[in-house]
Order: sequence, then C-alpha cells, then structure tokens
Amino acid sequence: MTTPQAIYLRDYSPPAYLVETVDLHFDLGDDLTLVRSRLALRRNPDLCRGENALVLQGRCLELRSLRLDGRTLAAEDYRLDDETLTLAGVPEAFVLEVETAIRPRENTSLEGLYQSSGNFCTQCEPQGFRKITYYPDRSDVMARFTTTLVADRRFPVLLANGNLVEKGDLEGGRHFARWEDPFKKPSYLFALVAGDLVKIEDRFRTRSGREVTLQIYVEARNADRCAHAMASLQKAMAWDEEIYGLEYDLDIYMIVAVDDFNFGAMENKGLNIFNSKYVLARPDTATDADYQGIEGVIGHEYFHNWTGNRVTCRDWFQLSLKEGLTVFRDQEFSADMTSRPVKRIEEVRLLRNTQFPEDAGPMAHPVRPASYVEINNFYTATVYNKGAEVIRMYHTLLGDAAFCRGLALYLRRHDGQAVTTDDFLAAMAEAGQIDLEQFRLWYSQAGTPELAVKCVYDEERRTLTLTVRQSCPPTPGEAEKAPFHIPLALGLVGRNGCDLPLQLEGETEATTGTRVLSLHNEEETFCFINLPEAPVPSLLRNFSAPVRLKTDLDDNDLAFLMACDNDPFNRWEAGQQLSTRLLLRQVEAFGRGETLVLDPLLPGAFRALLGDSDADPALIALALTLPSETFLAEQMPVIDPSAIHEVREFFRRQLATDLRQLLLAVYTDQQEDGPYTPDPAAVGRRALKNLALSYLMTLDDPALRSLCLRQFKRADNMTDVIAALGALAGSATEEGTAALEDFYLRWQNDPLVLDKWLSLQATSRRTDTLAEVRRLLGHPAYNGKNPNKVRALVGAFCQGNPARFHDPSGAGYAFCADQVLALDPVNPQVAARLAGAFSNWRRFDPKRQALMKEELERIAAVAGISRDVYEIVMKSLA
Ligand code: B3K
Ligand code: ZN
Repeated sequence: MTTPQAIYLRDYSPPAYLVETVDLHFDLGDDLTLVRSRLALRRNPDLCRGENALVLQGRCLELRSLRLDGRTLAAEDYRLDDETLTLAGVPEAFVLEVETAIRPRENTSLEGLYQSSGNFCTQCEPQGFRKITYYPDRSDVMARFTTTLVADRRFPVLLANGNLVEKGDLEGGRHFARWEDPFKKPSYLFALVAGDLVKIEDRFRTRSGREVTLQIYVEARNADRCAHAMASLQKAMAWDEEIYGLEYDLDIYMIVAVDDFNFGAMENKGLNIFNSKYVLARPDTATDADYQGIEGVIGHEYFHNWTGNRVTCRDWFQLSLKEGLTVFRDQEFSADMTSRPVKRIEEVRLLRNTQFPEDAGPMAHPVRPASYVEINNFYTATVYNKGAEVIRMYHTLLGDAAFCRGLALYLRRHDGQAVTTDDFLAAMAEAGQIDLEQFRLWYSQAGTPELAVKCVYDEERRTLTLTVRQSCPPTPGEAEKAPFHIPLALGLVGRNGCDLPLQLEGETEATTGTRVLSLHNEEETFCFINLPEAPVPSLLRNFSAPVRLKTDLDDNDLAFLMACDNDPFNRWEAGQQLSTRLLLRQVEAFGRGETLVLDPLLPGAFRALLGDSDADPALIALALTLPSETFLAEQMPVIDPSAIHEVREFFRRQLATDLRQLLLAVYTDQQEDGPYTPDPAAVGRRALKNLALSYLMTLDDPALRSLCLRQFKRADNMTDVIAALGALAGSATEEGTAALEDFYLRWQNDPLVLDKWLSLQATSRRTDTLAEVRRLLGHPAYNGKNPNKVRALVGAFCQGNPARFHDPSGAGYAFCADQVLALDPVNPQVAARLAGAFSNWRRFDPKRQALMKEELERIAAVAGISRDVYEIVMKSLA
C-alpha cells in the first residue's frame, strides 16, 4: 500500500466544473447493481480559465461505459486509477453519461450503497457517493438530483430524496419509482432506500399553513415502536418554527430505520436514514436515556435541513459549521423539552469524558482541523461537542436576540451555498455588532484552555479582586497558543445563599445575578466593589466556556456552593469538584499503601441533598453520582486505573453504609404507580430511585439483593429492568447469573435489547470480564459485522471499562488490538474508532505504556491496514 497522504485546508481550491443536474438510474440487484448517471456539467464561471480537465472521484467501482455528449469514450480518452477518473480537454458545457456496476451485498463498510437486513440503503457522508458512481464528490458542488429506482417486487418500498413523481410496474416482477429533489444539494446528502418495510404516517401543518406528510419506515416487527420518534419529529418541527422561524421546505419528510449503521443517523434531504437505535422505542424495550436520545437525534437530523442542507460546508474542514451548530440546536431543543439544568450537566459530563481527553491526546485537533488523512476520523467530540460549545459562546456573548438575528442573517445570506466557519462568524459579528477577531482562535487552535482564578477579599475596602490567568497546553503541531476570547459567567454568593450585587470598579451602578466577563488577555484582574460581606465566588456559571477551571476555593466553600449556589449547574459542579478532590487524595493515599478514609464532608453534603424534598430528583441523582473513572483519570499526572477504581468503589460502599436508611427511604418514596411515561419528572424520579438502588447494592446484603431482584422481575419498563439487572450482574452471585440468563431468553430476538445485555456484561466490575467478553464473541447474540454489536461488546469493554481494559497483564490491550485487526477489513470506520482506545497510552505508568505501545506497533506493522486505522495508529505513536 502507498503511504496515505494528508490533505490540507490551505490547499483548498474551488471546483473547475459544476454540475447543474444529475439523473441517476439504479437497477438494483443484491449481487450486482447497475448505476447509470447523466451529469450536465459546465465550467465554474467564477474561475478564470485554467486547465480544462474534469476530475471525478470513484472507489471500488466497475466502469461499464462513458459517453460525452452522446459519444462513447474509448480507454485512451480518459485516465482511471483507484480513486479518480480524469477527462482531459472537455468542453465548457457538456453531458457526461457514466455507467458503473457495484456490489451492495459485499459492501460491509456501510458506506455507499449497501444492504441491511436484506434491504438496500445508502450512507454518503462524507465520501460514500464515490462508491456509487464517478462524481465530483465534494460538498461545494451542489446539483439538482433526479433518481429512478428499479427493483424486484420483493422490495415494495422504493425511496429517494425529494418528491415522488412517477411509479409503476415493469416486466419480470420488477417495478420502479422516480424521485425529484427540487433543492440543489451536494452528493453527500444523496440517499435511496429499497426494501420490505412498513410505513407509519402522520402530518405536520407548518406555520404558513402547508401540510407536510411525515413517514417513518421500519421492518414490520417494529411497527409498534415508532410513536415516540414521530412525536419527537413533530415537536422538533414546531420548535424550529417557534424559536428560529424556520419551516420545513418539502411536502414530505421520511425517516428509515436500519439496524446496520456506522453512526447515529444521517440528514439526507427529505430522506433521513437512522440507526434503528435512534428510532425504535417501547416502554418495555427502551430506557429513559433511549427515549431522550431519540428525541435529540430526531431533532438533530431535522435541524440539519437548514443548518447543513440548505446552507452546507464548503469542504470537510468546515464540518463543525454544520455539526457544532446543529448539536447546539439539538441541545437547546432538548433543554426546552426536558430540564435545562439537567441537560446542561449531561452535556458537560459528555464533553469532559470524551472531548477533553481528545484535546489532551495525540489526535487533538482544532474545531476546524487544518489537515486530515481520513476525514471519517474527524467526526469527533471536538468537531461536534466542542463545536457546539463554540456556538454556545457566541450565544452567551451576543445574547439570545442578537444570536437569533445572526443565525437568520447567515441563513438568508448563504441559502443554497457551501460556506465556511468564517462566513458564520462574519454574520454573527455583524448581527451582534461585536468584534469577534480574537474569537476566531476557537476554530484554529486545539487544546483545552485553563483558567486559574485567584480571589482576594479586602475586608476594609469591601472589595473582591479576581485575578484570572489563562493558558493552553501545547497540542501536536502547536507549541505556542495565543490567548482566547473567553466569556466567564460568574456570581458572588453571600452567606445566606443569595447573589450579592456586582459592581466593578469604575461602574456607577450594581447589577444582581450572573454576569459575563469577557477575557482577552493572558492575565486580567477585576475588582468588585461595595460588597456587603465576604462572598463565595461562583465561577464559570452554566459552564460558560469549554475550559478547565482552577480556583482557590477550599473544601468548605465547595460544600457551601453545593448547597446554596443559585446556578444549578454550579451547584452540581461544586459537588463534583469536592468529590474529585476527596477521591484523588485517597488515590494518592492508596498509592502509599495507607488505609482509605471518607471525609465526612461528603456524606454530610449527600445527606442534605437526599433530605431536601424541594429539590428536583433528577438533579439530586446527578449530584450524588461520583465523577467517572475516566474523568478522574484525566486529572492525574500518571493514571493509575486500578487505584481509581478501588477508591471510587470504596467511596460508593462507604456512602451507602453511612446513608443506608436515607437511600432506602428514597428508593421506596420514588416508586411509580401508574404506567410508564418518559416525561422529565418521571425520568428524574426513576433516575434517583435507581441511583439509590445502585448504592445500596454495593453493600452485598441479601435483603437488598432481593429488593433488586423484585424490581428486575416486576418492572414494566426497561429503565427499571436494566438498572436492576446491572446492579445484580455487577457481582458474581447466583442471582446475577440467573437474571442475565432470564433476560437473554426473554429478549433473544430483539437486537437492540441484546445490545444492552452485551454492554452490561462488558462493563462489569467482575475480574473475569475479559474471559466473558471473549466468550460472548462466539455467542449467537453477537455479530462482528454490525456496528451496534461491536460497540456494545468490544467498544464497551475497551472504552467503557477502564479497570478491566487496563489490567496490568496487558490482556485487555492484546484483545483490543486483535479486534481492531479483525474488524478493519470488514469496516474500517468501526475499527479506527476502536483503535482510539490506545490513544492516551502515554498517560500511564511505564509498564502499561510499553504494553500499549507494543500493540499499536503490532497493528502498524500489518500490511494493508485501512487509511482510517493507519491515521489513528500513526498519530498515536508519533
Ligand atoms: N452527518 C451525519 C454524520 C455522518 C458521519 C459519517 N462518518 C450525522 C449527523 O451528525 O447528523
Ligand atoms: Zn449532525
């Protein structure tokens, strides 16, 4: 294999030829599908005359014929290699007809045209269209598509983007359908589906009075699991009208659920294709988290219709232009549908568990990367979640009204175009009348900035001086960082828990509540005056910027904020900071061989929370959840996964011992009577009840175990069943083994439910987990070609069970590398994600480092590894 080459943003050049219209004709066959494409091309009028060669991309295609303006081309008229088809000396405007043959059944990469449960579907973003036909497969070429599908009647449903314009029967048991998409789009938004599916239909009336038909297509056995997805879609459509005045633009919106999908879902114009995990839900099969995930992802793909489809990305370096923005939009949608503080806490937890480690490792890249080897590797937490934080900072700096004006300006100005993050920033700067030059650095500099804040209260002058220093650690290829423009939201909390008036030196009036300071320099000081008493500062409220914050607050200040802060996010955050400190102190003590102790401050604070009958159960549950092992690992100079695990488990047991009666009371109080609903209040009560149960189950007490078993047997909903099963299966008891067996027998024909069953076993604390995981690889429930299954078993073990994955023997590492190598020929995207399990190898002790490095080198030495895995492994070793 030739060494894969990097592609650079700085090398961008506009397309030489544009496509006006594309007529696609698919003759669908499982073994062989014939694709005829008719492109009307013309030279890009924005370019001064250059070389008149047309370069089309194509991969794994069999070229059958090529005609230019009706004339068949001979082999010497074009140049063909593994990636491109080049035609030299083409006219200013012409028609090109291309015939290719592809093999959908053999396509296990799930990119291009493939089969899932025997049905045809496509995934084209970012570069899958080139596996269907030769095409200028780049997002800045936008064209009008017409698609004709011809297939056997075994596939009664034939779908593509846009509106159905014709359908009918053909000879030999075949039929056809023709679809026309009136909107220009890049090839990555192309989709087709042909299958044996049932349709669930409803309607939505837009604000301007248009009727839109909504359809969800699933396999017949899943017809009773679509109601929540449909309701979510209707809510999303109404929300986008209400908040941003954005209406849907076609007469039909279709969603198809498939079991084999590399990602969550795909926003193809008018024809979303979804991983069935984000469509199907019934109370007995889906958890509260599943219900919320469905609402969020349905919203996300719907919101892309404006932020992504109508206005798209010029090139893939701009991916966050659509993804960061659309994640922000789905976050806000979910916040409005559920609980804003709960949602914010979950977002920050995700950011810290996934994006911060990414930013601190060898794959660190800016929100707008400057180069890539394989673009599929850049669908990352940085592009998505840090990208969303960047959008949130615009919102914080501009305020809601100006932000909405900015978004409207951006969409109006660029409708039908493929643009850049600079274009977005320009619209925001203009609408907000604010200078965002320095803000640009959030797109170009990688790494998580650190804010160190020192607070000095002057008793006599009644002032509080904050000294804020920002810095950002180096990342690969970027040794020095310039200071960022950071919005720092804060409040000053008085003794009685109320926010004190905020008046900066030089100001004539005070404000109350939260206020946002704009940081621009490496070091800045702010002096608050006229304070009635010494306050406790509540900094970075609502997590106003994606940074690591260091303060000089002591343990008691944190316990105070945990109980009193008016910002619900910071109340949670104070608890996390306090627990983190106490946990890390004991991790050190553990390293020195000392006996572990639990500082009574923590059970004290937890007791107060559990006894607070006014508080939202969902927030109590979050506050009582200790920081994850991954988060704790991030805070250590040299990660000791075993110590972290032992200490965290010790805390959980100790807290359960101290709070046993209260936890039991909470568990009993929060029992639901009525039928299951996924409304936020009920979700919160279940979260608290099941958290109490998980603490109680650390006590290894037969009476508590039978309580848990009762829940497992009697519950009418998957949230409660899986919580009980997780608690039972965590220890090697007979009840645990029997419950797992029961669960399997009940759900053996339900792939999504079995994913949960696999994950529970893969993330078990039991010391024999790796052996179990190996055994499950051969179980009928597992299938190495299905990404959900790989993530549920192998991914969950390697990336969700640090204590067992990092077993000092290195057995977990060898297992992971074996799996990467086995999966790579099947599905490089899935293999590359898994290879990411090694990326923070330098953060461990020398022994573990050596073991992980050895595995990385073993992968690197294999001939013919994919570009996807190659990039991850090489960057990890660099
Ligand atoms: N845009 C798709 C991502 C497709 C990923 C391909 N590797 C899903 C989404 O973000 O909406
Ligand atoms: Zn998206």
